[in-house]
Amino acid sequence: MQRHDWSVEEIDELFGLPFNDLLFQAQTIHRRHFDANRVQVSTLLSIKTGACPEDCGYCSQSASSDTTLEREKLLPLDEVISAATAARESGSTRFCMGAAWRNPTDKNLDRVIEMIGAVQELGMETCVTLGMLTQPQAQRLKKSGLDYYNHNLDTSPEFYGNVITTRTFQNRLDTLAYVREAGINVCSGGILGMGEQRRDRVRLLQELANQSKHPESVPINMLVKVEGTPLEHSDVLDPLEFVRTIAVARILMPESYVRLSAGRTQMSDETQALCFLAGANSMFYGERLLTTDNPEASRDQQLFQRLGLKMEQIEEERKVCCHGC
Ligand code: SAM
Ligand code: DTB
Ligand code: SF4
Repeated sequence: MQRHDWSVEEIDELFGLPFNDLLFQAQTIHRRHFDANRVQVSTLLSIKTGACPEDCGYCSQSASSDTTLEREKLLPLDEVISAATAARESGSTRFCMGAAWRNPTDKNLDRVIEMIGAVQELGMETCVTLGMLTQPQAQRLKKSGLDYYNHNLDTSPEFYGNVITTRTFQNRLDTLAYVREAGINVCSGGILGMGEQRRDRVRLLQELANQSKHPESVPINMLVKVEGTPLEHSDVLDPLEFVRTIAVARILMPESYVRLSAGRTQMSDETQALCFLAGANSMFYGERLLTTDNPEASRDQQLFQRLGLKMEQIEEERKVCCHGC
């Protein structure tokens, strides 16, 4: 049963449990809904990089940041198809395409819809993250067969203004509502380690869990400190606090995939193992996130082997012939 009435006090109490009790509770709930030794893996591709008009303080792609990132125009379709094919061959089941836009224009959307169709033909699930959407744009994406739309709340409504000033928390909720109404699966989570307090982590999870339906996918990112961004010098977050946040997300949203997202390159195998124990059951796979590094596939394979974890496979009914016959 999904609950949508979590109070700050209840969530704060979960965060404050002795670590072992919290992990036991999270793992018990996790096992009720999922195979505890299985992870879903997705691969990311930046289809339009840099020169973004938004001022998100963590982001390498914001035009307001002083980063060395090369800007790129929207990628041609054949490059997208070859990246998705490589991702499928490496065992990824979902391909997530990200664009550094405040919002897509309708013309942009025509091109992205072509990409979605091509990735579907490979038998992979599709996800896109394109910034804010209008209601008709969300409906067009649904019609194209898109499986997931990623749009993160990022942090608590109270801390949000310290991170982003060019769009509001309410703008984000509006886009999520259009995605939900259109019938697309929602992927929404946040970033930890931006200098927020525990109460902000509590409020972020409360906002996510108290949506009319829980997001099907909840990415929890550890801030990747990018040189030249306003948040470059944020204090390091205790990895055990990161694990606690994953555990609380699992308890609040028992049927959602909780995604151990950005920041794994800087994380020890032991921290990642604790995240899986706390109920994380999906991650990004492949050596690149959007613009920053992710662990090499071979390092992840070793980790899976050490932990006895199996990667989810593409469902039989999705598999289509890829030889054009
Ligand atoms: N422009 C679109 C948007 O903001 O919705 C899509 C791309 S944006 C890069 C997707 C998400 O990646 C952000 O909402 C943020 O949560 C995460 N992200 C971006 N830069 C990050 C960083 N340096 N560390 C951790 N997560 C980051
Ligand atoms: C999400 O929550 N994390 C991913 C995905 N959704 C789009 C992106 C992480 C980006 C990390 C910084 C970068 O590589 O630019
Ligand atoms: Fe632009 Fe998205 Fe980066 Fe914000 S997070 S600056 S909207 S690409």
